Formats: sequence, C-alpha cells, structure tokens
Amino acid sequence: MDTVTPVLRDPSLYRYKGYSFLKKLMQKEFIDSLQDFKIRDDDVFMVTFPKSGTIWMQQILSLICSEGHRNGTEQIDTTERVPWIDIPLMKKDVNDDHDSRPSPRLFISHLSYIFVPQGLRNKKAKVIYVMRNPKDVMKSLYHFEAIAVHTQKSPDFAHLFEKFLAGDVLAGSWFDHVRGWYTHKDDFNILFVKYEDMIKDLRSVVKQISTFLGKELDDESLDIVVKRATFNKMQNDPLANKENLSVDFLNLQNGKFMRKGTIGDWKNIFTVAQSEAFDKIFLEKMGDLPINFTWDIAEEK
Ligand code: PPS
Repeated sequence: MDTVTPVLRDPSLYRYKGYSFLKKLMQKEFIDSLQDFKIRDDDVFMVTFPKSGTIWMQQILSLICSEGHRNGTEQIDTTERVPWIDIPLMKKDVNDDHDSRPSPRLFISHLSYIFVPQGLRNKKAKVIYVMRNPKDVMKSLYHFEAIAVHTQKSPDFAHLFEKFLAGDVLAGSWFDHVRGWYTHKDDFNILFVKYEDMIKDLRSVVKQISTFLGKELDDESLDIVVKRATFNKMQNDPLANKENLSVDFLNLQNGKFMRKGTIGDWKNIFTVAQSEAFDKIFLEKMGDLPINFTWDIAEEK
C-alpha cells in the first residue's frame, strides 16, 4: 500500500509501504528519493532491523576501512564516518548530502529492501545485513524505548510484545524485514551476519567482513579491530557508543545505549507463555527459511 496510515500503538510513527517511519525525522518524499541515489561501485551499505547490532557493525566497518580510525589518530564519530542513508543530512538532498564524501562510502540503514537505492541492484556495491535473534531484539528495544526521544515508550513489556508482533515499532515487522532481505538476496551483493556469531567469535566475523570488502587485514590489524570493537572497549569510547549524540535524539539519563551486549537476556523478561507464543509465531512465519538463531549463550558452552 502506497498510502500513509497511522501506526496504532505508536503515534510517533507512520506506516508507508509496510514500514514504520519516524514522523519527526523521516519524510516519505525523502525516502522515495533514495531510489535515485547515485550508487558508486565501491559503496558499502550495512542494514539492520533496529537493535540488531547496528553500532557494533558500524564501528567494525569504520575500523576496517580506515587505518586512522584503527590506530586512534582519527577522532571522528562513527556516525559521521558511517552515516545513515535513511535520514537527511545538511543539504537534505541525498545525492548532495553524500556527493563530496571520499570512496569507499560507508552507510547504515534500517530500511527494508524495497526502499534502498535501485543502483544497489547492480550487485557491485556491497550490502552487509546483520540480524539478531528477535527475542533479544525485543528486550533491547524495550530498554531503548526509555532513552529514545522520538518514539513512544511502552508502559510494560507485554505492551512492547504486542507492538512488536504487530509491526508497530520503528522499521515495522521484524519478520517482514528479515524475510524481505533474505528472500531477495539474489538481487544484491549481500553478506548476512548474525549478531550471535559476532558474540561467539568476533575475530572470524571481522575476517569474513574484511574479505567481503576486499580489504584483507594482516594479523596485527585484525587484532586491533577486534580489540576496539569489544563491548567493553566500545562502552568506554564516546566516538563509538552514541554518548556524543545530541539530547534531541537520546536521553542517556534514563539508561544506556550499550546495555548488556549478550545472547539470551530475553529470558529475564519474557514469561513462559510469551516465549511459547513467540516460538509458535516464529515457526509459522520463519520456519521455511534456513536461518538458525542462537537463543541462549549456554547453547554454545
Ligand atoms: S540501534 O538503536 O538500532 O542503532 O541499536 P543497535 O546498535 O542495532 O543495537 C544495540 C544493541 O547492540 C549491542 N552492542 C553490542 N553488543 C556486543 N558487543 C558490542 N561491541 C556491541 N555494541 C553494541 C548493544 O549493547 C545493544 O544491545 P543490548 O541487548 O540492549 O545490550
């Protein structure tokens, strides 16, 4: 549906083409204009459903692609090095906004596959899609709502649970997002990465990404990237952990952006009934896809 409709459980959002956009920051005309964004062959887009490891991968891409960032000589916030394509910058025209940036340009996005620039389908530019088990996404989102300025906070987890299932959260339905990107993978030059694999073996994932980007790192550089992308390191790095973000976006008095960074924290909030209900829906909606998530850190021990 191409018309704009309200998002029932969160009036700060509007629904357009099945996706839930922030009224305050994302205008549908701008989103539509992204179709014509001029892609360079060496552009790199990193796409996630919210709370799936966006700033983590943003930091990793930044470190892989910039030696200055890696050795700490480049004091630039990662959001500047790897900006959102979803939100207009200074010039408010997506081509003008990013035209003067040197290659390779790195971008982040929460958009579903239908909204990204047509040029990405040339399969030269690269897409990295990071996904995380949706129960942990929900738990992370529940806490994030306390610090997010532009979306409505759920009164309790039961409300968030319903909201999430209905797609009444930023980016719409998690199921549609993951399914959409996964089933259209052949339209793009895309690498899928799981948050849980990053937790389990960050070095291997960093290696995999640097190979995908054609930027093989020597062992020493690889070690530096991994070290600077660990939870503890990022938690103490204001250039990477959103602490420098304006109070217009995040109210960090109410909580932390870098919260726990683990697998299975959903167990501390889901009731047994919610977990079982979710498992059933997950099976119905995703059971036909060959995507296996790790739901519990103990599964790996
Ligand atoms: S957002 O708002 O959509 O951009 O959020 P996003 O960055 O996608 O997700 C935030 C969660 O990612 C965790 N995170 C990390 N986990 C492990 N290691 C590192 N280095 C790392 N960096 C970010 C962050 O803590 C959020 O997860 P939760 O479960 O809330 O802790």
